[in-house]
Amino acid sequence: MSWTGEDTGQQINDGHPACSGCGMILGVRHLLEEAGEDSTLVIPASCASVVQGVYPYTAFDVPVVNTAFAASASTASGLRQAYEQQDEDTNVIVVAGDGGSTDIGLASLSGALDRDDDILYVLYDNEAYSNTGFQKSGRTPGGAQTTTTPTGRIGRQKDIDEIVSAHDPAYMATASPGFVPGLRRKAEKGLAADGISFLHLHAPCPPGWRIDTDETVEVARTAVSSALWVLFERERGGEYTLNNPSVSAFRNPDPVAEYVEGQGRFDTATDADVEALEEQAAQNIEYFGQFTDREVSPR
Ligand SMILES: Cc1ncc(C[n+]2csc(CCOP(=O)(O)OP(=O)(O)O)c2C)c(N)n1
Ligand code: SF4
Repeated sequence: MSWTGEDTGQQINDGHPACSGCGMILGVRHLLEEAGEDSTLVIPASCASVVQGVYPYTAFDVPVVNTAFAASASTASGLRQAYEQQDEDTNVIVVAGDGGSTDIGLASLSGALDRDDDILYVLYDNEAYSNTGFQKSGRTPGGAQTTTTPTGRIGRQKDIDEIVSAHDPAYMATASPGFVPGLRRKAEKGLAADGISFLHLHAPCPPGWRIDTDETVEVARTAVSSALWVLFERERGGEYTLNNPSVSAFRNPDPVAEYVEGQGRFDTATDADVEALEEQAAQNIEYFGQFTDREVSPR
């Protein structure tokens, strides 16, 4: 039986099967409130596709196309073409994980960026292949335990933002469930942009990161306050624009150790792992710090 309750305007129904405290679902709920009912989602294999569910128990109140793991961006491109042929202005939104975006789906994402198809691509980044049991992805931070890196991931995260930026999309931004007004503003801007948009959403995952279910927002904020997650946006042809939470964090960053110590996935992290993350935060401050004079409102 499909959901028949009150219309909340959320496009995602109560009783969906995401874990309590899921950063992905928090972000997607706000995104869909901005996008409204005239939207079609494209979701590859992931936690989001579990939330989507199977008819007649589907959780989303908008059409969803469930794609093969690697094909979400190209599926969205095809849908956009089909809607244009029918003179329909429906939002076409990809909701894909970091595995499906930065690893296996990178080629199709690059193709859509190159064609500048008028879609919004949302990469929710829980920094692992969560749906299949928390395996390491290209976005897993150095030192973090996953089921395939039981003593901690060696190396550092793939810099998907620089890869996307090199394609010069119409609009791109990072967002955080710790700063919801900014997240919603960026979703709105991405939906309105003329061409392809990319929204990179930080998505703490309580079971995978081994945090309590009520710590998602706090952990997301600590990532920003320690400069490990940088909030910025960029319009085609322009430079990065830093958002106020990151500008403040750069002036007086919290210790990276505060972020690390709060998460069970870093239990086996060595001093060298923490130093490497500190170095990553310092590099963020140095690199993105050059854009702080173009500060904008967090809202
Ligand atoms: C080609 C292919 N390889 C592997 C899988 C198995 N699989 C399904 S979901 C998933 C993990 C997806 O990870 P991510 O994209 O990061 O999303 P998350 O699960 O974290 O939401 C994997 C490996 C698959 N469906 N197709
Ligand atoms: S495993 Fe993590 S990403 Fe997946 S639904 Fe649960 S909290 Fe969300």
